[in-house]
Amino acid sequence: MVLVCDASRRDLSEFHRGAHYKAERGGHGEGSQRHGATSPELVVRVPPGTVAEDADRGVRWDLTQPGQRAVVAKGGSGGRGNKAFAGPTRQTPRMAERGLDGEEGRLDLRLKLLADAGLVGLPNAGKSSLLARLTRARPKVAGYPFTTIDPALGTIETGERQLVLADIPGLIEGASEGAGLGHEFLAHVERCRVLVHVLDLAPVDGTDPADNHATIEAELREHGGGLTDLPRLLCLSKTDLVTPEQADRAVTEWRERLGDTVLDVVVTSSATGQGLDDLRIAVVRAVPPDPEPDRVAEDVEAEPAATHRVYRPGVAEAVMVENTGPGAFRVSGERVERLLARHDLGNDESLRYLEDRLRSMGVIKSLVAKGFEPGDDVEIGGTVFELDPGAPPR
Ligand SMILES: Nc1nc2c(ncn2[C@@H]2O[C@H](COP(=O)(O)OP(=O)(O)OP(=O)(O)O)[C@@H](O)[C@H]2O)c(=O)[nH]1
Ligand SMILES: [Mg+2]
Repeated sequence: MVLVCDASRRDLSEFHRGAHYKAERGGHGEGSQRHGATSPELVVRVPPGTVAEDADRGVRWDLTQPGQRAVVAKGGSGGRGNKAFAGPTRQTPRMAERGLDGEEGRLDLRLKLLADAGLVGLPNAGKSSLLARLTRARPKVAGYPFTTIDPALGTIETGERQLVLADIPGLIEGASEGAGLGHEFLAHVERCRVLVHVLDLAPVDGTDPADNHATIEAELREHGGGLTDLPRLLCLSKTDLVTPEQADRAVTEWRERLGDTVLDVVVTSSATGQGLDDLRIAVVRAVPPDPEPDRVAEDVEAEPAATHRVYRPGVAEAVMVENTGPGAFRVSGERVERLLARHDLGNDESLRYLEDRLRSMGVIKSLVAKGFEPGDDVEIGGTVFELDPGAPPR
């Protein structure tokens, strides 16, 4: 199963109901020198920004660039045909391998917006108004808090570069723990390369901008996920509501207060257009032109069309042999279980081949060491069979 990053997908809604995907199993090996078909790949398309995580296996894939592929579950390999078993002692093999089932797992998919810069701030701070003035996006703007309930994106065009600016719903105290609407959206800004903290110079509710600033910074800190380390720009908004002297004083104060913890302090007004060019330039400067190399999916290599992977040493070599009762034994280990899954025990030739393999893997020896006698029952991967290895072939 392959996840493919597809720019025409926008969200993960098609996966909401716990979608279950199953690729076909590998084909059985056949006679007349035919190998079984390796199972065809099952392609599942996801939008850019998707993070797929298999917590059980501890693997994560980041799909950011259209066209990226991540093999999230390997398909069942096809069985080898009879020809593969020809040799000096078995010249016309009447056996073939069975195809294997593929890997299974549970994947959690999350979509993170891919924005270069994120506007963060309290509700009503003027974030959406800035997005509308700096880009062609037309987010809803209104004089009440929580106007924005979904993150919105816009593109800042500078001639040679394009930058994506995200407008995040207003954050309130406790957002990092789930209060308001900000909580789930904080994760979106993790991938931004700069945060623009939008601070209302003249809040209608009469609150103190310094307290408001501290509230937002505390939530960003609480959320973690690297938000604290993201470079910041401070944007003092709605400057048209204060006198030019007040605005100048505010800039000086904030520069002193924040020092080099911010890249710059800019005053803006979405009403008059003041400072918008300064903000645009500051954002462009703050975002380095080259994409970071670690944004590439970890596993983009195509599945090798190898049929012999199963016996590849080192994957799960360990074989465990237990005595489970009188004349009964259990052999476990991924390698030996796969070997068994490969072979049809009803076929004498397969059975003898299996015995040879078990012998060369040292399994017969371990069994004997535990008191095994030829003809005892052996269970491997849930299948019990009578193992009567006889004398090793000369
Ligand atoms: N006078 C003035 N009003 C502004 C300015 N920017 C935004 N406003 C007003 O402030 C209110 C809130 O603006 P929004 O842009 O919706 O604020 P927001 O930060 O996106 O708010 P939420 O989406 O609720 O978090 C609206 O009534 C805007 O018209 C500005 O520069 N000057
Ligand atoms: Mg808004």
